[in-house]
Amino acid sequence: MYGNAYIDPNDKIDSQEESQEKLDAFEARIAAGDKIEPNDWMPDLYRKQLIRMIEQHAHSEIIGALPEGTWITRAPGFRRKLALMAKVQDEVGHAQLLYSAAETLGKSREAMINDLITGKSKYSNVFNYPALTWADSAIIAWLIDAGAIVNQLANSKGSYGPYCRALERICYEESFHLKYGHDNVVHLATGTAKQRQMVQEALTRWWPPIMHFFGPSDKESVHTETLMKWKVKMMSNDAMRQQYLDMYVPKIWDLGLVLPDPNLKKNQESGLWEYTEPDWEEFKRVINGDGPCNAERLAVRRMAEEKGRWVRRAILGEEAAYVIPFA
Ligand code: BYC
Repeated sequence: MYGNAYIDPNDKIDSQEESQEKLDAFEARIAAGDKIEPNDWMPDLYRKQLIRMIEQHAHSEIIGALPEGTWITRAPGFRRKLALMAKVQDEVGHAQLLYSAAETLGKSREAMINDLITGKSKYSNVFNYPALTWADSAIIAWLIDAGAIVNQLANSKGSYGPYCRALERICYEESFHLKYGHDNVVHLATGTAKQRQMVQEALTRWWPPIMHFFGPSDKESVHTETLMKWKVKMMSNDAMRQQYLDMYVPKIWDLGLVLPDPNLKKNQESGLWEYTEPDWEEFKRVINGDGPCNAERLAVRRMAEEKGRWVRRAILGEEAAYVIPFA
C-alpha cells in the first residue's frame, strides 16, 4: 500500500442519493463514450477519485516549475533563457487549468493549496529531486515532459469533460516543451566531451525517478481498476511505462547515451521491454514526503502563499482571503 491513501478504492455506493439505477445509467453513458459534466449525476467515489487525481496533477505542475525554474537565472544564453522562462510559465498555467477543473467537483482552490503545503496531498515523485546542472533541466524538459504526454494524451480521451479539455490544451504546450528539451539534449550530446559527460550524468540521475513516474506496477497499483472502469485513467501504469520505453529508449540510444540499466531490452517475442525494477522503497519514501527535496519544495510554496496573502486580501477582500493554518 502506497502511503496514506485517503480514498478507499473499494468504497461502495455510500450515499442515499446513490442507487443502482443511477449508477447503471452513469456507467452506460461512460460506456457510450459520453463526457460527464460538472452538473451531471456521478457516484461519490468517481468525484473523490477525480479530485484526488486532478489535484495531485495540478500540484505537480506548480511544484514541477521549481527544479527547472532555478535555471532561469543561469541559462546559457538569452534565447535559452527566454525559452525556459516561457516553459516554466506554461507549467504554472497548467496548474491553473487543472485547479479550475478540480474546483468543478466541489473542492475549493484554497483547500487544495492548503492540502499541498501541509503535506496532505501528493504530487509527482520526480519533482523531489534536484536539477544539479543545466543538463538536468534539459533532461526534465525532454524526458519528463515526454512521460507527461504519454499519460495526458491517453487520459484526455477519458470521461470527465473539464479534465479532458484541460489535458488537451496542456498536451499542445507539452509537445512544444518536449521539442525544446530534445533540442537542448541534442545540443549537449553532440557538443564537447564535457557537455556529453554532463548530459550523461544527468540522464543517469533522472532515469530511476522517470521509471517511477508512471506509478507502481499494475499488481501493486491501488486505484487503477476503479479509474479504468470509469475511464478516468485510460492506460494502466505498466502500459504507460511500456509505451514510453518504446518511444524514447531508441531515441536516447540514437544519441549515444547510456541508460543505467544493463537489463533494459525489448523482448522481441513478447514485444515488451524488460528492465530492472526500480527501487520501489525509494519511491514510497519520496511520495510520502521523504525525498531529497520535499521539504525545500513545500517551503517555497509556503513562502509563496505567505507573501501572496496581502494580494489575495487586496483582490478578494478580507472575507474571501484565506489564511492557511500551516504555521
Ligand atoms: N508520484 O494506485 P496508483 C509535468 C501514488 S506534471 C507521486 O497506481 P493512480 C511537468 C498515487 O497517487 C505532470 N505519487 O495511483 C510539470 C497513490 O497514492 P494515493 C504529472 C504517485 O492514481 C512541470 C499511490 O501512489 N503528471 O509533467 O491510479 C515541469 C498508488 O498509485 C505516483 C500527473 O500528475 C507518482 N509518480 O495512478 C515538467 C498525472 N504514482 O493518492 C513536467 C496525473 C503513483 O492513494 N496522475 N503515486 O495517496 C496520474 O495519472 C495517476 O495518478 C498516476 C498514478 C498514473 C500518477
